[in-house]
Amino acid sequence: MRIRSIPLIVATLLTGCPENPAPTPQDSGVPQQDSGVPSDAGHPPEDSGVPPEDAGVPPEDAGNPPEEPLPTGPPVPQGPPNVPEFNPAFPGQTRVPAIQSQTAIEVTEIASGFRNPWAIAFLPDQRMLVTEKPTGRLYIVTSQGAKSPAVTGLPAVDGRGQGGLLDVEVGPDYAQTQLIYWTYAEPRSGGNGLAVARARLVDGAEPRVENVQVIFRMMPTLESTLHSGGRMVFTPDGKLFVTLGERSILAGRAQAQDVKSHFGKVVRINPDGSVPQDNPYVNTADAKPEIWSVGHRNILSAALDSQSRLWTVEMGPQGGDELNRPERGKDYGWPTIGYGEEYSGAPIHQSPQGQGMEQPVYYWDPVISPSGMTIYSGDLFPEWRNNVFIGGLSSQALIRLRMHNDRVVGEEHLLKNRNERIREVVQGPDGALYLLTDATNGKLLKVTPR
Ligand SMILES: [Ca+2]
Repeated sequence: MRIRSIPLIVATLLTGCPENPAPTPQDSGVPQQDSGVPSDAGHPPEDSGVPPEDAGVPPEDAGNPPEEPLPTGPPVPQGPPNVPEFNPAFPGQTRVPAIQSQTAIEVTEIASGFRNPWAIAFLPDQRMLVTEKPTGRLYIVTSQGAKSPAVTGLPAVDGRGQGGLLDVEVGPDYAQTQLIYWTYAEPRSGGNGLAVARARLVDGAEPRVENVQVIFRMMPTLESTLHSGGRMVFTPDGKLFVTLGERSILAGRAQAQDVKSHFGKVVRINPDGSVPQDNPYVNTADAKPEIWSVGHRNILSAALDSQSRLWTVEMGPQGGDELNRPERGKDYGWPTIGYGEEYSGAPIHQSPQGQGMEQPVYYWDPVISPSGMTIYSGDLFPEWRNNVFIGGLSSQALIRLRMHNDRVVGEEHLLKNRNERIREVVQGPDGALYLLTDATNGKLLKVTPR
């Protein structure tokens, strides 16, 4: 899935030309202080996003027994870094000690026969909506694995490459409206682009959707089968975050820092597609008002934590996958800074750090190829509470991160023995983890204590 054909000229164009100096905070598209968004200039990058000890924020383990000592020891076994010349900005930003779950786990295959499935969402009665990326089909699957006929009425998708039917979510007011939401690569005149649609799900033996509304279109339209982004997260205050990739090819990549483009952004919209008036760029001339944060490559993992804060994992270049906590109006650096390199081995960045740009909370070199994410809050695995789980494609693992004060302190790669690409991980209403494997005969798996 990950292309290796970006020509050398990309790196030269982006990093080597005097016409393209590292942007200052002013021209990077981040609003100035007088627009209400604080600038980070002057603060060391190590401090970004970490609340001071005395800030009154309750510790993550409030109400739980005293936490075990922080892990020590060697990291998860992995190859040498692709970019050893780049050093982390702070201790614990990569290769933290390996940890091992104490609870023995059991993996149950609930269903199979999905063509490259991409996402799971739970209906209130515990059945699951499951999307298939290349075919554009949506299924309803019971907890015993019985699969409905494909839901009819969805618009056509451009199913090539990394496009197709991607994420699905059940609307926060589903009980009253039966609204479901999905993301997909929309075929358009002159190319394609990610779109978000919603519709009423008409349940039954032959399920369908009706009153389909496209509530968001990533612009501009571009001919690319790569880097769509496409994860959605509803927040408790009724907003919808959507992650948008930068289409990979140079014409798109260069727009990740441009607020006149949706490429390489996290956007935040209301469920009807309108723009929340407290978004950071609503008063910036020519900016796309849906933008929440800028400078992302291809975010395929997004989830809320116990404080309802958004966390994302983005598919980086070779040696540069990143865990971030995207905050309002901030710049996450791509393609100006980062820890990776082109698949050819050519450099992309002059430095992994830059003024006015956020450091990732954590990065992987070599990469895990992330897709899907959940932050565990269930009762089945008490030792996993507040841990971050990420599906691993090329790493063929379920990645578990133990967190402390918004930093990663331990990493585990679960299910390595299965040799399967993990596309999606969600927590079910029963506290089990539900996974999709990325394969032409993709499986729906359930992880419980043994
Ligand atoms: Ca970044």
